[in-house]
Amino acid sequence: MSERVYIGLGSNLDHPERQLSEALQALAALPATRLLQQSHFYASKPQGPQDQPDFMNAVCLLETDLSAHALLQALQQIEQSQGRVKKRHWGERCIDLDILLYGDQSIQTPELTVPHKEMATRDFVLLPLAEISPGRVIPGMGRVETLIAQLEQTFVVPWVASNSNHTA
Ligand code: ROI
Repeated sequence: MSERVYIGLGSNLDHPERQLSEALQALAALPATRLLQQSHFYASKPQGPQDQPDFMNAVCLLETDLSAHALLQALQQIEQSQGRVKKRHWGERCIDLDILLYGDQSIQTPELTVPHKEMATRDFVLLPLAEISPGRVIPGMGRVETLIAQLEQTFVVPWVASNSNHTA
């Protein structure tokens, strides 16, 4: 049975906008999977260590026949093929792909927790998610707009593509 799955994308190294575009293409090319929607790209201040570049973030919606664990493996392969090397905990990365929601399912295994544990407090996830899925209720956490209203501050702005001509 196919499921609708929200994926969070983030990058703050090696041309972040190119990293996100490549990852979206790779997601769209996964077997038994369709890319249904993607948010704009957003520039965001790093959560975690501040001595790293700003991030670019987005959220997309897939429809897939892949199981959650098969999808997780596929995301890890995309991260590897884009050269992700883990430098430090909560540090900079070329590309980070997280399963945020997998249908309405709650999944708790050693490899995977869905809904993503930290999404309720992450402005860089909630704002793009609200763009493509207004009114979405995150199981166990609440409505996306309510979660946004509960953030003390947000450090996320839509990224304007015309700024990027010289970095493309
Ligand atoms: N901060 C922002 N703004 N965006 C991210 O994608 C991101 N990813 C992370 C940590 C390091 C927690 N901070 C982030 O993994």
